[in-house]
Amino acid sequence: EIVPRKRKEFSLIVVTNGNRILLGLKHRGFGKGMYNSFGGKLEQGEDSVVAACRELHEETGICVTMKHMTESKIGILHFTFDDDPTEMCVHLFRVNIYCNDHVTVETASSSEQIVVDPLTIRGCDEITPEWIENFFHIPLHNMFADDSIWLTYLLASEKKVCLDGWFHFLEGGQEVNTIRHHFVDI
Ligand code: 6OG
Repeated sequence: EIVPRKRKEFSLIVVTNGNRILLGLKHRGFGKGMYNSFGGKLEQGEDSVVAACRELHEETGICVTMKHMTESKIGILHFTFDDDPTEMCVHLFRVNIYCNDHVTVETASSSEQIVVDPLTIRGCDEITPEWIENFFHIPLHNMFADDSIWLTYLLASEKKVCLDGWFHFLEGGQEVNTIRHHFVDI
């Protein structure tokens, strides 16, 4: 019997500033107690770019235009689990923030800049943002296991990358974190 796979869609936005990365410590829900980039579930019928702008603003206070977010799209991650037929389909974005007196948000491919006051970076009840001062200090032991594979590759890469990754985990739920197999197309 062929059972069609159910899919849930999410956004995930990696925020960097030179060699710093902004990560969120999650207080509830999936990944509670762990660090992750920002994002969440797409609302019904919502476009992934709209969702990414909304989640980034909700969780950090950072505003990025639709144009910027469209240009910041860097790929897609698929998560599947032995004990759950639902596939998680995660639309991946990377936003680089430049600091001077203000924080300016731009993507490598865009000339448009958005000025954000650094003090606007704040969390919400679900997540607390924290600057990790150096890519070597990323708390990978306290993050989803897939980040050790694609996030480290992304941050080490000098060129703009486009990722298509698939990670199959032993279990979903709170015990998530053992990858059975994976592949990443670059
Ligand atoms: P809420 O449903 O709590 O959003 N997410 C994952 N991110 C990584 N790096 N690895 C995983 O491995 C993940 N599973 C989910 C997608 C959940 C957020 O967490 C991301 C969403 O941005 C299994 O609002």
